[in-house]
Amino acid sequence: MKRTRRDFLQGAAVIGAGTLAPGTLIAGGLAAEHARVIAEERRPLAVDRGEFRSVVTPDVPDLAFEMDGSVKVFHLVAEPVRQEIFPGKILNLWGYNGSAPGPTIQARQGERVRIIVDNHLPEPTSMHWHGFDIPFAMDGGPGLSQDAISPGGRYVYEFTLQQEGTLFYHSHMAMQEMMGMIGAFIMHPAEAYDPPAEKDFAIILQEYALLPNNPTPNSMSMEFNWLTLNGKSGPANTPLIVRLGDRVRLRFINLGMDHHPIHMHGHQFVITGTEGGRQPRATWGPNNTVLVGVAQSRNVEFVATNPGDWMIHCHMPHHMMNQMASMAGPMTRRAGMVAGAGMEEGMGMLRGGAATAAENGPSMGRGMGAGSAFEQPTTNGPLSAQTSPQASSQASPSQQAAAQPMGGMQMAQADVSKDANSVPGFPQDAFMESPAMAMDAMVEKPETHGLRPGWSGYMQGMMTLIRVLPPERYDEIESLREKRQKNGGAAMPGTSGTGEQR
Ligand SMILES: [Cu+2]
Repeated sequence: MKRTRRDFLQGAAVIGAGTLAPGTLIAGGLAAEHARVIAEERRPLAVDRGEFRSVVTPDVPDLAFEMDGSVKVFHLVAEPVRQEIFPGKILNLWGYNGSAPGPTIQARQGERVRIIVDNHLPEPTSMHWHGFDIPFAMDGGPGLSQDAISPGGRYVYEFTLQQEGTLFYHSHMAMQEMMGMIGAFIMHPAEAYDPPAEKDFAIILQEYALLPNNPTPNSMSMEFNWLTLNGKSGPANTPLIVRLGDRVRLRFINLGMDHHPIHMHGHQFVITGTEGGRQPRATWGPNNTVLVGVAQSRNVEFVATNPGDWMIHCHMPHHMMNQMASMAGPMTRRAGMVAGAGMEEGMGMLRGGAATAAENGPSMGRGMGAGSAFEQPTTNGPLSAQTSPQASSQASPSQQAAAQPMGGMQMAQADVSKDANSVPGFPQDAFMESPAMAMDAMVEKPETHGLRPGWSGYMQGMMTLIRVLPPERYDEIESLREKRQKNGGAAMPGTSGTGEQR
């Protein structure tokens, strides 16, 4: 007999009314209760343990596992990570197993999993299984079901997966969440979804507040100026590659301070799932934008019938930018003043003189992010060499490329009209063309093969591409990807041999 979710909930109610009463927890001790709940819950569920089609999390690895009898054993290490979210832009984040977001966990409804969590952070952490129907002792709420995990400490979680859907794990320490500590937990259904999808992708939405010259997010700020999909800002994300005619499932997960209306070009999709699981087919109306609220996940599905290189992006205008910062001075300038002179000038953070001095001029305080090449080290932080224009010879090719001065983003070289400076409001999106071309090369990978030259100049923040390709072009990219894998994986840190699209 197949055990249903209702059976589980009824079981939980019985446990809740009896042995799991708060008094018992205090009297018996948490460790004893922990062990008892594990033993109690170990009863296997009668489900078919067939194979599932893996979800691909572009630019994020999957978490490997080992089997201990019938239990899938995963090992997560909470630790500081250095993550290149954009060519040359290496951040000090906190994540899991060297990645922020952490690696994706995949298992099947009915399976029993054990997750060993080690804390390599300098402070206590906790691990919450967001939305999981699991015993209270496994919930990971610090101070309630367990003590927070001390630095150097370990906590072992074990439970049976009662659900299906796009779930996630995250630190239940709020500021740590803002440093990147979340990962996807895909529960594949015991019975395959109908209809099946040929391509299935997970995308985690995050945001960071980064002051100029500082590679460490300010987790207390609400001024988010770097928005990421799977830990990369556009155009550094790996485009999603699908074959014309594929049914595609996209799973969006949001853990941040903002809601993200995710819009896709070229197709209508239906919302087939939330963080609560598969939604009834009767609710599947057509959409092309799905609002992914904080702490929510949304699955959307569509048949890729329209060939093209289509944008998928958050439609909040400020979420479609990199390195956004306040303007220094008014938004109109006297003729002849330089615009977009870089972050230091734009933020009024000058070594000499004032931001409003004639030689600096009130200027555009944001660029394509390539302007970060103007950042100068202002701290003794270990990453200052990587973000300075005088990047050391150990820097990766992309870092070195990003560290080349971009010529000051002079508006004289941009595609603007002669009287641009006399138009109130100018500049808004006036970027010079050559950095855009340069960016194509910096983020080049098999998945970008054949895109129109200059494409990368207009992909920023929470933007990526879904490329719906006719068979011959799809196969061409597939063979390039195979070649890359043979040569030892992707070039960018955090993606080596991982996040591969199968
Ligand atoms: Cu957004």
